[in-house]
Amino acid sequence: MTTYIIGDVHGQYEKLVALLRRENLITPQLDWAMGDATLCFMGDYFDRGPNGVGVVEFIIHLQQQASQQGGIVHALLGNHEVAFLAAYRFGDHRQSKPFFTNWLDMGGVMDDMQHITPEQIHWLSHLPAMLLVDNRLLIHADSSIYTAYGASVEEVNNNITHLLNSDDDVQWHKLLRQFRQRYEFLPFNWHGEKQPQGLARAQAFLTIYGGVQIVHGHLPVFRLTNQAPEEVTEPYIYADGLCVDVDPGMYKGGHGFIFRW
Ligand SMILES: [Mn+2]
Repeated sequence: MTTYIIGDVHGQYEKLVALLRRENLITPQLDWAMGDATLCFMGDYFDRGPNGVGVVEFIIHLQQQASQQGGIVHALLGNHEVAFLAAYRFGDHRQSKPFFTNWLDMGGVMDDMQHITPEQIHWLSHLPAMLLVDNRLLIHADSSIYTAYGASVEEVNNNITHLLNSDDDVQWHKLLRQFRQRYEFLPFNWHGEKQPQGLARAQAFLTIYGGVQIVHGHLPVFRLTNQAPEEVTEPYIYADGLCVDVDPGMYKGGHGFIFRW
């Protein structure tokens, strides 16, 4: 059975539909055409692009159809979902932590905030932060922040779901801040300085949660390959093959690609 992976969509509903149509994975009526396959979205459905709610609505639609046809649609939690949910829940009312302003600074689109439904908020608030699919470990961010929430996939997901359904603004703020930690498995850091411990971090992460490979989004491939975003057509594999970056940089002009096994 095939598994398909789609990286960060960031409100690019039209590009997402075009990508799936191009590969004949949905019908002209935009219905599920993947049979009993598994399709995974890597988080960051919102912000920086015009139609985050459209993306969420479409993923939920595919999820419902897939389940009727023996297929599965997984959707991971991205940091932009956390920012969006925090803005929705708190606005800017907690003076020391202006969540709404923070979300706008991250590319928040007012139209999404105005059109999101309570059902979609509920769906977003229960997205898993990590998943093991076919013995591959799927996470949104190239970061070991997940270890702060538990030592198994189930524990991490339960603790983060608990947080996303709580009014503990200090914990929300902490989670959003933690997502700034990135580039953790690469041989160089955010500033381009050598970081030989990247590989060991990837190995340690897989030892904790299981899986033979980390698949993540969050970091546009063009930043690592120095391509123009439009030229990116495949994932970036690194750390001796232990890590696969599938963020196609759709918000910067990438057309998107599908990683499959
Ligand atoms: Mn992200």
